[in-house]
Amino acid sequence: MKANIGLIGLAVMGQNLVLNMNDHGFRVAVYNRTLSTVDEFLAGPAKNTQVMGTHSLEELVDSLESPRIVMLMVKAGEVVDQYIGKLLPLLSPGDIIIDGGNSLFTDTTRRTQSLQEKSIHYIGAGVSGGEEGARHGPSIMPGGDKAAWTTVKPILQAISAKVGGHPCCEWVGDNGAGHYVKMVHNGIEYGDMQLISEAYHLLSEGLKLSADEMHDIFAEWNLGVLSSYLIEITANILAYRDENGQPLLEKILDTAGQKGTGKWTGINALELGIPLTLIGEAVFARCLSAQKEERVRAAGLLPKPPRQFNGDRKAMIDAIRDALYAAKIISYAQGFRLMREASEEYGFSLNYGEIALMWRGGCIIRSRFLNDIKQAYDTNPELKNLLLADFFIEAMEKAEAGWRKAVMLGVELGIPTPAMASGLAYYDGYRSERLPANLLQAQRDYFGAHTYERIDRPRGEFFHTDWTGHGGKTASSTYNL
Ligand code: NBP
Repeated sequence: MKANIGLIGLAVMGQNLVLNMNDHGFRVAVYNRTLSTVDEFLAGPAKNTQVMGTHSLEELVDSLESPRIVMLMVKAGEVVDQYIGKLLPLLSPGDIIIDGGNSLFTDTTRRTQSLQEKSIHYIGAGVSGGEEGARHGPSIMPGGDKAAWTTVKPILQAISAKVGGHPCCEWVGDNGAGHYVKMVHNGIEYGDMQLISEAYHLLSEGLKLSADEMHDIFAEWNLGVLSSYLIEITANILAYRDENGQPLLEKILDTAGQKGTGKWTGINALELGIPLTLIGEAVFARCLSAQKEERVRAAGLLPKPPRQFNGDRKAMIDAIRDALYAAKIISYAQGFRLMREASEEYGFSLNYGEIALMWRGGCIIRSRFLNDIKQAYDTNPELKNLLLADFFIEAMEKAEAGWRKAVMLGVELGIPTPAMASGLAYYDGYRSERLPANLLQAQRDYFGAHTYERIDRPRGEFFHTDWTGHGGKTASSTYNL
C-alpha cells in the first residue's frame, strides 16, 4: 500500500509532524540523512503506527501515491536546495514538494518559480508551535504554487491547530508568501517576548516584587486583555522552583540567543521603508543581552540612578499592564503594516483577518487579542493601520496614561524599556500632523542641494535655497573645528 505523503528530516519537528499525520489517518513514508534515525524512529516513537521507513530517496519516492507529496523538515538554507536537486530526477510532472522549515521567503519565491518551469509544484509552509505544536496541532502558513493547494489542503488542515473548529491553516498567497508571514510572525514573537521581559524587569527591579508576587500578577493579567500563551507560561516560569526550592528564573544567565527570523523581519522592514521599531528594538535587546562581559564591566564604571520607588505600587502595577498592552498593539500594528506593504510590493494578496485567525491557535503568539485584530479587518479589509480601527483607538486612549507612567518609571530608575519606549515614540510620531522633518529636509538642501517642498505651495513643486548667501558648495568638509 502506497503512502499519502513522504517526509524528509526526522529531527524534533519532523518526527512530531509525522506522528500527528499518522494520528489523522495519513500513511507517511519517512527518510532522514542519518539513516539510523529512521530505524530508531520506527522502533521507538513510531512503533505500532502506519509510518513506513525508507533508506534512500528512491525508496521514499517509490513508496508514494501519485501525485507524490514530499515534505521537507530540514535545516533551512542550502540543505533544502540540495534535497530539491536530488528529488527532481525522481519526481514526475504534477508532483509536489512542501518545505515546512523556516526558509527565507526570497528563497521560497526562487524555488517556487524555478520548479514551476519544471512542472513541479512547490509550497513553502511556515510551521509554528515548536515540538508541542507539531505533535498536537501547529499553526501552518502555506504559500507558493496554488495549483497544489487542493491536494495538500486536507493533510495540512487536518494536522493543524483548530480554534472553534476553524483550522489554523489557510492558503496565504503566491511564491514566498507563507514563509514571509511566518517570518513576520516570528518577529512579532520577538516583540511580545521582549515586552513581557520589560514588564518583568520593571516589576522586579523597579517595584522590587518577589517571584511569587509577579506570578500572581501575570496569572491575573492572563485573565484579561493580555490573555495569551506567552503570559501564561511567564506566570508558570515565575512559580517554578529549582532543586533548592528557589525561583529558577533568577538563576538563569541573562543572555538571549536568536536564530535570525527576527533579524530578517527587521531587515525587510528597512528595505521596504516601513517603521518596525518595536520588533527592531526586541532584536537589538537580545544582541545587547549577549554582550554580557562588556555589560558587567560597564556596570562597574558607569553609575546608575538609585533604584528606589516611592509611589503607589498598585497603581504602578496597573500602569505596567497598560504599557504592555498598548505597546503590544503597536507591535502588531507595525507588523501588519509591514505585511500590507509586502503584499503590494511582492504581489502576495494577503488576507490580514485570515492571518490573525491562523495565529490564534497552535503557535507561540496565540492570544485572545488576535480576535480583535480579525474583527478590525472584517470591519474594514482595507484598513491601512490597526491603530486606525475604532477598537484600537479606544484601547490606546485607555492605556496611554499608564504606558507613559511605566516608561517614565524606567527612565527615572535607569531600567531599560527599549520596546515599550520605542513603541510610544512611534505612537507619538504616527499621530503627529507635523514632525521635525522640515529641519531634516532643510539640512539636506543646505549641504546637498536635495531640495524641499513648501507647505504653502502644492506638493510636487521643489525648491532649493542658497542658504549661505554666497552660493557655491557647502559640504561637511567646510566645517572646521
Ligand atoms: P533542524 O533544523 O535541527 O534540522 C535537522 C534536520 O536537518 C535533520 O533531519 C538533519 O539530518 C537535517 N540536516 C542537517 Br541539520 N544538515 C543536513 C545536510 N547537510 N544534509 C541533509 N540533511 C541535513 O530540525 P528541527 O528543529 O526539527 O527543524 C526543522 C525545520 O523546521 C527547520 O527549518 C526549523 O527552522 C523549522 N522549525 C523549527 C521549530 C522548532 O521549534 N525546532 C519550529 C518551527 C520551525 P541528520 O539527522 O542527518 O542530521
